[in-house]
Amino acid sequence: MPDFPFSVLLSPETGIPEQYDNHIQRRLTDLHGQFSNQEAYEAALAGENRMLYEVFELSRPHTPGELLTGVSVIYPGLIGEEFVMTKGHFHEVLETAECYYCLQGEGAMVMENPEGDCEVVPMPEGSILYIPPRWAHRAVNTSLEEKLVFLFIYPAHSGHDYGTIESQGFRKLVLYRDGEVIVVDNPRWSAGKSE
Ligand code: S6P
Ligand code: ZN
Repeated sequence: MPDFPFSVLLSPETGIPEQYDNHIQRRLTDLHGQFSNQEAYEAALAGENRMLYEVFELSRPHTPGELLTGVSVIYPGLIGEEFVMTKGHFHEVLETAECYYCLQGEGAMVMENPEGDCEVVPMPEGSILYIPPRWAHRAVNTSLEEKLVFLFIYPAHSGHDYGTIESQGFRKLVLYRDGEVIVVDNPRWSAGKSE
């Protein structure tokens, strides 16, 4: 993106920006070890290595003062009882916040901080979701039919720490059970786990 003020239109149908610099695609294999039901994950993998979500980023220098923005699209579906979700991460610079705006669909944001607080906050269409500094975050598509599409904005020097979540998971899981969206404790969560 240019080094002067600019605007980019989002498609009214899909929410995807008409111009973007980076296109990240995450498939089933990219979330290895992240879904709680390993058997259901392996069964899903026996089919197609399907797309779980895509990110369309407008790039800016990763320096303090700049902001990174873009749009993520999470496809609907279940792996076992667990909804399709993002990998989730802490920001490497822990004291950086982030803001999401839900453009389409319905979701939930799973969040926790190193102090042990955790929250699962609904993200209905049209809502702003604020992630304070220090809170890891994972977006979950809680619809079985619709895509979850949201815009994100965060400080460009934040960086991403994926490793902590990859090894310990989140404390809470968002599941579909008996026709309802429920939040349960993650039985496999453990601080500093390294398997
Ligand atoms: C970046 C921001 C989003 C996510 C994206 C995919 O700080 O939170 O752009 O990167 O939604 O999630 P993840 O966990 O794969 O980066
Ligand atoms: Zn983030």
